[in-house]
Amino acid sequence: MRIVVLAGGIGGARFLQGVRAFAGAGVEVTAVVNVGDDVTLHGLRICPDLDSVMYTLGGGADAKRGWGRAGETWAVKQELAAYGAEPAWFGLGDRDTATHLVRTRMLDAGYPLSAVTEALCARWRPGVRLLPATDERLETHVVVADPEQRAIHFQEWWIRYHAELPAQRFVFVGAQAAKPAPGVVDAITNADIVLLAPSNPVVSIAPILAVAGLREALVAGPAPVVGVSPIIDGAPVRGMADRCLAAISVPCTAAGVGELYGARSAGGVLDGWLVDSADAKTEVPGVAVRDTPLWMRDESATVSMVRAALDLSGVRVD
Ligand code: FO1
Repeated sequence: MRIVVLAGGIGGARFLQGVRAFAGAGVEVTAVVNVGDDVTLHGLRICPDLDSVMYTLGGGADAKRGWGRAGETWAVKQELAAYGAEPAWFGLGDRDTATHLVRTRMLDAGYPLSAVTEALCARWRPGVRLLPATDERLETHVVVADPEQRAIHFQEWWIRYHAELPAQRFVFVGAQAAKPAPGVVDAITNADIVLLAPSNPVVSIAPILAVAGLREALVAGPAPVVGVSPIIDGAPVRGMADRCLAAISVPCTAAGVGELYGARSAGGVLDGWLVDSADAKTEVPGVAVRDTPLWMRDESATVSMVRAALDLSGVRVD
């Protein structure tokens, strides 16, 4: 069986731990990971969602913080601040910096991001295939009006401003020119099921679907597409998806996100939509909705979610 998961960072990584645990022998898991969070700072190319998934599945993540390395130290960050080297608001960890140095050196040598990711995963061995949504530069920038209208990088909006600057819209810079990374379309085309992880629908899943040709491959592909709601009982499982949804005037509900993704039969991507028991009455026109506990309190809870998604899709679970 071949499972493809479209995923962002922190929520996506937790969900992928469950998919990996579910996938015994003979099940191939490919994670197509968002690159919209990627940013160049202090001359280094930083890929937060790819790193969150790689570190979490590789056993090196700081589970509490949700991003970066366990046992992290911050000497480089402190020294940069001593030089007044901006931006001071970005948390550059010492161990994390080694990842950015290796990635930046390989990118500068001409390796595509997919090859860089493969090389980094040779050390971390995440147990699933990690593919960036695209090898091209695609960055989420946020149009804000405070104090005057301007676009800032998603990371600045998220970290420096804690997503408190009202976002007028999100722009996925480079999406139109970006192509799916090598292996992405094949993985989707040959999948038995495609899962949308319970990641931020606006700044994690949308930038993946914005890559030219990726959404089309999903809709035209044979595999059922089942999404997992990142909203439980009107609140995001974690992060600030509520701020992002408000910015695009989508209700922060399981139904709202289900309709944002839309039914495949009506120009959207979903065949099935998994919602939490608290949202059992959710209806999304044209989409089969199933409720099941969605709190990923431990790996076995996440495995049950994966099983429920497969069951909802009708894919036989041997
Ligand atoms: N998130 C923060 O809230 N504060 C930080 O200082 C921070 C630094 C950081 C460094 C590397 C990295 O891979 C991720 C980092 N994140 C940080 C998380 C990052 O902003 C993610 O893009 C978001 O958490 C959304 O996935």
